[in-house]
Amino acid sequence: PQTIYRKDYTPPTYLVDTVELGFDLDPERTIVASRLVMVRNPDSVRNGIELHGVNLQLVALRMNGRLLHAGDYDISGDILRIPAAPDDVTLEIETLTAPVKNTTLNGLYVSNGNFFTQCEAEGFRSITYFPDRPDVMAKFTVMLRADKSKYPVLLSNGNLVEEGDLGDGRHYAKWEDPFKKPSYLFALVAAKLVCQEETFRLKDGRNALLQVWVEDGNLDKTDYAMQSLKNSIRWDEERFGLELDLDRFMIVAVSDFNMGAMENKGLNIFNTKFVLANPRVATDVDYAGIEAVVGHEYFHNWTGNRVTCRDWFQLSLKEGLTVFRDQEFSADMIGTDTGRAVTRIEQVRTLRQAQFPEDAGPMAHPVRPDSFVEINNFYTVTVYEKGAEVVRMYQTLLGRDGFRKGMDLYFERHDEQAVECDDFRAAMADANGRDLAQFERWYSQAGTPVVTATGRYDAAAGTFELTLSQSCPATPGQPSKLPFHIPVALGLLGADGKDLALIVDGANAGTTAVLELMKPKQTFRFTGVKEEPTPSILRDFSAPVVLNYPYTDAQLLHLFSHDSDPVNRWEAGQRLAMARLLKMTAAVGAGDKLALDDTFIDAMRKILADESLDSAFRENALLLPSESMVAEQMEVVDPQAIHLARQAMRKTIGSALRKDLLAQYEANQTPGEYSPDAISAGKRGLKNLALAYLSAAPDDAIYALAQRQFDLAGNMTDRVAALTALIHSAAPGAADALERFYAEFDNEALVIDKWFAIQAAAPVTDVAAVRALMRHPAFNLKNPNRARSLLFNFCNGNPAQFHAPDGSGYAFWAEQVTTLDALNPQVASRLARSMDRWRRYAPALQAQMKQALQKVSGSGKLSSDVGEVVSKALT
Ligand code: B3K
Ligand code: ZN
Repeated sequence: PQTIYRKDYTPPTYLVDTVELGFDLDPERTIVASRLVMVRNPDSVRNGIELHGVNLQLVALRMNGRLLHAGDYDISGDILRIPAAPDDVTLEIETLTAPVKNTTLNGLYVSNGNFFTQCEAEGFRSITYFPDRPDVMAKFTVMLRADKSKYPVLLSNGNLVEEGDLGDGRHYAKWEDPFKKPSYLFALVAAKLVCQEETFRLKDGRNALLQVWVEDGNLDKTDYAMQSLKNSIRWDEERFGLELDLDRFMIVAVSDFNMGAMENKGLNIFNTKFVLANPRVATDVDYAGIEAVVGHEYFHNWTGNRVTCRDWFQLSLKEGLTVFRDQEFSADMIGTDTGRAVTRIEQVRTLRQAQFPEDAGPMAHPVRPDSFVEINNFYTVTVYEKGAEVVRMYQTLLGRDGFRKGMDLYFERHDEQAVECDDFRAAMADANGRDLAQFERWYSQAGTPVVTATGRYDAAAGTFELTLSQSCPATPGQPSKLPFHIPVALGLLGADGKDLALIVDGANAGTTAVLELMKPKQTFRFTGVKEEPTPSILRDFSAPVVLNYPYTDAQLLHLFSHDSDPVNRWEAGQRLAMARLLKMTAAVGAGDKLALDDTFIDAMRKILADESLDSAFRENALLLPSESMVAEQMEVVDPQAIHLARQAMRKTIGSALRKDLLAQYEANQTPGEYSPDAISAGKRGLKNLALAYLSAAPDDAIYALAQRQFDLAGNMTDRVAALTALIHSAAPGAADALERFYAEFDNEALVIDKWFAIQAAAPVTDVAAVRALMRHPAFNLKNPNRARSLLFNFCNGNPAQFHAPDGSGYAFWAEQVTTLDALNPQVASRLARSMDRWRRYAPALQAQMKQALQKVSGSGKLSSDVGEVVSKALT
């Protein structure tokens, strides 16, 4: 397998003006006819036409009307080259494929008897020969022909310009996309589906037709996706002045899909998980996911589609920016300051849970990678979530208005172009007259920077000095790093818990100042400070860094009770909890008695009972860092000890706060009709966290409470929470509840996914139990959602069992990665990542993990996807 380097970029040899595609759709034998009008690229330094193609059967190839023969062109690997070609060329290409045999869910494939496509990043080349690279943007016209009764709905990008019958039971539809686009944004759907549709008035008075397409029987689950789409359109008009540029915008749901959704121009294709919802089958988290993903894909229409990436190394140009936009959208939809802060807390949690470990492991890469073997391996939390943090930092440095100016300039300069991350940075800098040269290192250097802070209060002078220093650990290929440009938002709390006024260089700087740390070490000086302050550093998580400050427990308790910045208030609680989790884990290892101090318990009680705080905030404040987050803090990871310590801590809290938890359980009921809004969801979140804590120290009354909730709840959020509580506490009714749950929802695939997921992550579920679940008739390894619900939730969400001392979890992992790889390399490769951090485990585990990795890596014909992941892990 070949490594591709960013530095090797060369422009395409030919550009494509127009593409006409004709599809004769048949599951076994689909004929694809393509007509490309091409012109030599004046910027190219090389000659000849270069087309990509994978697993295609070439039937005929004509250039300017002349049939080409072997010798006129050569095919080597994925490239078809025509060395001698005039400047203006029309190519006519006919190829054959068998979509029904395609289990990779990449390119053109069949799901539940229907045709779908997935082309990003390089799927188009398995549909037809084409210069399949994002810097080749062309106008597409698509003709679809298929059996009318089996595939009554024929969709592609843009506008429907013609449709009709062909006789012999077949029909056709012709689609034209008015905008030029790269091939990765092409899509088609040929299916038996139904839709919810609506005409929506855009800001400029035009009308757009909005459609949500689903399988028959799911029309009662499309309202929230439609509402989210309308909200997205409005929001982008208002916040960024960006309007829908099409007359028609379609969302299509498919149950076999490798990721969340895909932003194909005008024809977004979605995993059913991010479309289908009603209160009976979907949880609050599902609803929030639908809003975020519908928004995300819609926002790509400008950030990704109108302005796209020059090459795949620039992926974060569209993904980081679009995640930032969907995050802001979700926050604005809630509308309150605490609501916004809660979304921010959730983002920080994701970053720490998934991105920091990636940045510290064998797959670490910069937000703009320098090389890859398989591009599909780089749709990562680093490119997406850290990329979004990088975009957020522009806004923190430039302000909302400055950021908007930068966005406006970006579109003014680059509309309908394929550009680089540097072009975005230049637009931000130029629109604001700022030098953002050093900011480039956020794109080029991997690893999570560490900011170490120390404070010095001088009572006589009334000054507080904060010294910040930065460093960044080595990552693969990058032994040493240069300083980053880090915005550090800071506040100072007085003894009464209120923010002190900040005076910097004699000027009033409000109560939160954004310090710019650019050197390895810098000191910031505040004057007029009349008492020793408690610093609140990195407010709103102003940069994706690890912050070290020698906080005392007393200072953390002060911040936990009073910080005006909710994110840092939460953060103080997390620091208190993490210190205790680490201490208790060490105690488990040493065989010592486990104890939790009253100070901590009292702090938790106070927050729990403080009804002036949003329920959602209280829920987050009470949630302990996960087992894998604790693991990240340890030199040598002992998953069993972590699990026992965290369980013990939950149990202690559950019994010490029993009265208060029960009170909040009652106070946060949401009677009446279900609504997914943030306030109601927050109440359910706190109520169900209370139930989880109570179930950690269960007795008959608690079992009965969970059982009653399971029996009577009117929505899926409460049902799942109750079922989880019953199973995790090994309640007498657990097995029966599981069985009833299955029977009640056996034809709701997304609910059955939950049924598998809950069991996969339950502490009682060992490898043998997972294997038994794999034999269940409802299990299907070929369906990514189902595979994820069982295998991924076990390997990533049940660390104590996955890391069983006998190595059974690792052997299971190796087996599943290998089996999956033969079916679907993209999904297999994600599962392969579960072993990333193997070097950090105790020696006995490490040896077995290494063996499992070697087993996969030695297992003959590996995909480039899995091959890259395991070989990097073993390096
Ligand atoms: N752009 C797609 C992801 C494609 C993944 C290809 N392996 C979805 C998104 O980020 O919106
Ligand atoms: Zn995206």
